[in-house]
This record gives sequence, structure tokens and C-alpha cells, in this order.
Amino acid sequence: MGKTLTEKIIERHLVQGTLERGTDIAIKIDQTLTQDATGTMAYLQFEAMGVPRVQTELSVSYVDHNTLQTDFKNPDDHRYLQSIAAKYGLYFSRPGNGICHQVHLERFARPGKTLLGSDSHTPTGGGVGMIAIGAGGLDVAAAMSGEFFRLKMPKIVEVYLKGELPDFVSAKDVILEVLRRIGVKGAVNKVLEYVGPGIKTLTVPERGTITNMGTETGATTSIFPSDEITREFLIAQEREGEWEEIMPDEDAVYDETIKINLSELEPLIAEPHSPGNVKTVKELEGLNVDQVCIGSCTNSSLRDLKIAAHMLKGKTINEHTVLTISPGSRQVVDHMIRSGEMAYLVEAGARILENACGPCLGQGLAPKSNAISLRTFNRNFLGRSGTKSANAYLVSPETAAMAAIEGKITDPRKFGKLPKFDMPKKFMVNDNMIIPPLLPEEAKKVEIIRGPNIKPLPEFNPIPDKLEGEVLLKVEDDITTDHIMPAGAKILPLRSNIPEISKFVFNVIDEQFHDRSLELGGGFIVGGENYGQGSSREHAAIAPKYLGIKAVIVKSFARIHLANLVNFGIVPLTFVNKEDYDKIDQGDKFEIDLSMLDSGKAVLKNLTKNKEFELTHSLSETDLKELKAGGKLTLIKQKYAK
Ligand code: MIC
Ligand code: SF4
Repeated sequence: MGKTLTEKIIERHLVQGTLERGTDIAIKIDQTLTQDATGTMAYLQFEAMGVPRVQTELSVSYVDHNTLQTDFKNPDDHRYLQSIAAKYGLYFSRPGNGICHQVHLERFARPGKTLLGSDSHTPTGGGVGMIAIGAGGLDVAAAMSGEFFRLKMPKIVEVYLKGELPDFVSAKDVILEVLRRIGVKGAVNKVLEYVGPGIKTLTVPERGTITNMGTETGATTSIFPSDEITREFLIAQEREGEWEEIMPDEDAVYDETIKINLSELEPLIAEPHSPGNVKTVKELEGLNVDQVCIGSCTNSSLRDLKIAAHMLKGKTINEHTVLTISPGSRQVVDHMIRSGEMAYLVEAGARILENACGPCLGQGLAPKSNAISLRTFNRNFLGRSGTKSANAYLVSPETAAMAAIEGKITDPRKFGKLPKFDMPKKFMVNDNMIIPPLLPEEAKKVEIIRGPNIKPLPEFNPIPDKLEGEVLLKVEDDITTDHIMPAGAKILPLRSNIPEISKFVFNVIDEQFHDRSLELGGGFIVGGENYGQGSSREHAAIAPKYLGIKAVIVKSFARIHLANLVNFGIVPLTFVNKEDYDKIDQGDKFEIDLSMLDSGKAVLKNLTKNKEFELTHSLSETDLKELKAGGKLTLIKQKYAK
């Protein structure tokens, strides 16, 4: 029986388990990446492990998220990260070099390898045919220490593409189509593997747009084969030697199939507040647009900026609409400046921002009250733009540029003739903003620089057999980590200070949550399906743990958040009968018996309602051991202390 691409790469890296779907496996990690918003915590954890140097083939620390720097906190963190990279053998991509996923794709992603990143959009690397997975910072720190990465062997979904994209329809519309079909939980514990004749029509950065936003389906990762197009991309990046052809076998067997005819796609748009609320642009035409943002790790490649620039050339943006551009990398900026195409954007009235995450996570350029903001980004969660009353829509660069010109949502196919532009055969390669690792003897001399913003990690105790307390919050389906632990310019600088950041837990839905949790000495959260979707931020587990959250009881979990809960000793439980969710109210008093956790069971006594519910979990033996110890870090620390 033939193998899928995913199976081939996983098999090369498999150190525990088999390819049987849904079973627990462990894989060796070749590369890691971190960014500054999750990185400070990840490296504090790495330091606690006491390993003298990273054990991977390649590890990169990027600074791209917290670059607004409204006071000393972010720059202090950047200095800390730079000193860590020097001491422990990492590459350091300096602030100003670009968004981690874009830069990693350009400079480091390699066919056939595994990459673990402390950012949920790490699957961007799948655009060159690697298995690239997002994880919590602690898992990435563990991988840097040489630990294997544990996960459930995912199901493999064939996404069969045929045809060719029509004019003004682009890669973003492909992934929006996938989201339209399967929604934001359609690929939890699955890999989306793109095959079929249509893939030949997509360049690597376009493939990267698709694998990047595959995250929004809940997928473990997304991947394209490494073919001639991948080779061309690596040649253009002066990395031809890193190319290797990796394709699925002709007779590969997939668990599921999605068929998409690219020729039949049209411009799509995701409505607030979920990437899964997909409509056609045509359906929403005429809606006034206050802000248009082009950028983020989904749509900030050279191709994306070029199409926007050529559509805007010689025009002026609508007087009621603000346009921001945040390029993906310095390589992109450099090209746009030298080619003169940046001038088209500037002359049209675009506000050119730093090549960093920027408005994607509310780092500046928040829209006005009740604004309609059209973004080429991957997430439009409530409050994420920095303005709670704003409505964010997700679109392609073509649809974004068209709205900036017209001042309202307009089908970009009405633009007229598709502007023609050339893509370079060679990109402008310049790695002078990536500091390579020091030799071990030099590294030893480096002092770690810690600013006052960096607080030590809290310690957590082992979990008792019985948990007691009340339901502090009951929430619905698809609660995101942006609800649990919001981002934004005010909160992000506190990422290395758990006591401070914990004040904002669930702030967008319940401002009293923090005080109530502390007053009542902690308690429980009850939720619906897909709890914790979205980012990899482990702060969405550490901060609730700090507030005394003992267990989260839901209908189902998103993959990364579930792992983060285990890592920090919050018991993640699911209802055996989903209807029991309806029999619980906020404020109910619970007693949860965990004595049978090893056999997959727990019993919840709702003392207020005088009812008993059966609970279960999907945790492996190792997960349970870590959970009971109060989290993975405690165990790893014990291991390395020996
Ligand atoms: C995001 O897009 O939500 C983030 C900000 O990049 C997060 C990481 C973080 O919260 O620091 C992610 O995607 O994992
Ligand atoms: Fe940065 Fe936005 Fe991409 Fe997250 S989704 S890595 S915040 S650009």
C-alpha cells in the first residue's frame, strides 16, 4: 500500500508508536522556532531544564510580535532573547527582519524535515513539504533540550486541487474555501495534505498562505509536496542544496478527501468573529469599509504586496478608508523599494508599517469604534484588532486592495484587467539581520540579560485526587485563546510576568473573572466544543492556573490548548454525554473525583443540582504522569536535575 507524504516524513522521524490513526506517537524534531511573545516564557523554561546548548539541527528565535515598544518591557524582552540565543546556540532574527513564518519559509524551512514552533501558524513551513507543527512554548523548549514531541497520530486528509485560479482569485480564497467546507474544528487531529494537478499552479509563498491558515481549521498541520516548484523557490532563495523531492505515492491511501476545482473558485470573505464564517465577496458587496490592512504571516509575501501595489498604482485610496501595509519580511521590503513598487503603495496613500505582526494582534493601528476592517490576516476574533466594537473580515490581497480604492466591499473582479507584474528569479537574499549561533567556547562566556519585566516562573503543586470548587465561568462553543488570554498592545508586554498578565484572563467576555477567581480560591471552567482554538499561547493555561483554575470541563478541546493545559497542571476533561453541559450553570458547586483518571474516567458531582455526570479524557500515560505532578515542567526539571 502506498504512503502519503505526511506518513513518509513522520515515519522518518518516528521514535515511538506506529502510523495507526489516533494513537500516541512521538517524533524527533529537527528544527524549532519561537517568537518573542511566546519566546520569553519558552526560554525561561528552557533555562530551567539546565541543558547547555540546543540539541536540534537548527533553532531560530524571532522578534516580530511585540515590536510596538511603548515602554521598556518589550525591548527588555528582546535583549533577553538575544542573549539567550547567543548563550545556547540559536539563530537570532533581529527585530526588523520580519515575521517568523515568512522569514522561516524564505531562509530555513526545508523539505522532509520536522519543525516545531511556539506559534500556531508554524504550519506555514508545510509550503515547502516539511511537517511543521505549532505547540506551546514548553513543548518547544523540551524539543530544544532534545525531548521528542508527542502527539496523536493524525488522520490524513487529501485536499485534491485541480484547475487553475481565475484572475483576482488567489491562495487566500483556496483556504477560505476549505474553511467554508469544514469549519474551524473540521480538521482537529488531522493533517491537510494538498495534492492533484492544481498544486502545480501555486508557488511556494501561495502554498504558504494555504498551509498557514490551515491552522484555522484546527489541523495539526498542512503540507504540500516538495516538487519542481519548491526547487525553483529554493533556487531563488539561494538554497538549492536543501531541496529534495518528496511526493506521496501514487497509490497513497487517505482517510478523507476534499476536492476543489480552483477554476470554479470566486473571491471569498470571512465575517466576524470567526475565520469559519465564510461568504462570497459578492454577497457582502456595498458594505462601507473603514480600514483595510494588508499583511500578516498569511498574506505578506512579495507576490501579495506586488498585486496590491499594481492594483493601487496611480490611484488614491478612498477618503473614508485607511490602508495599512505590514510586509512579511525585510526581503520583501527591500525588493519593493528597489523595484519602485513600494512607491505605488505610498503614492496611493497607504500607511507603511513595520515588517512585523502589527495590527494582526492589535499591536497598533486599532480601528475606530464600530469599524469595518478588511484584513488579509488569518484571525478575526472578537477584540483582537484592539477595538472590541470593531468588525473584522478576512480577505485576499486582491479584495483588500479593491476595498481600499472603492471604500466599500467590492468584488475585485470588477477592477478590470488583471495587472501584470514579474516575480524575480532570485530574491534579495541578505541575512545580515540574522545573528548565527556562537561557537560553544564563545557561547559559554555570554551573560544572560534580564530586565525588570522578566519574572521567575511560578511553581505548581501535584494534583490531588479530589477537586472542589465552583464553576467560575460557563462559556459556549469555539472559545478562542484570544478570549481566554487576550493579546493587544496593553497586555502583550506582560507575557513574561504571569501575576500581571493573569489580571486579563477572560477580560473580553467577563471583566470580573480575575477578581472572582481569586476571591473564591479558584474553581472550574465549563465550555462547549473546540475549547481553546486559535493560538499556541501557553499563557492561556499558565495564567488561569495561577488564578486557581483546577479543571476545564468541555465538550471538546482544540489540540494545542489541550496540551498546554496538561503542561501546566490544569485537568482537561470532556463530557461523556454532551447534554450534561446543559445541566450546569455558572456558580454551581462541583466535586470531581479523579481517582480513576488512569482508566480514562472521572466523576463530577454537581452539588448544587444534586446530579452526577461522567467525564473522560484523551490523555496518554505520559500526559497523566505530567499532569499529576502539577505539569510537565516539574517533571522535566526533575529529570535534568538528575
Ligand atoms: C496569534 O496569531 O494568535 C499569535 C499571537 O501569533 C499566537 C502566539 C501568541 O499568542 O504569542 C499564535 O498564533 O500562536
Ligand atoms: Fe503574527 Fe498574526 Fe501571524 Fe500570529 S497570525 S504570527 S500575530 S502575523
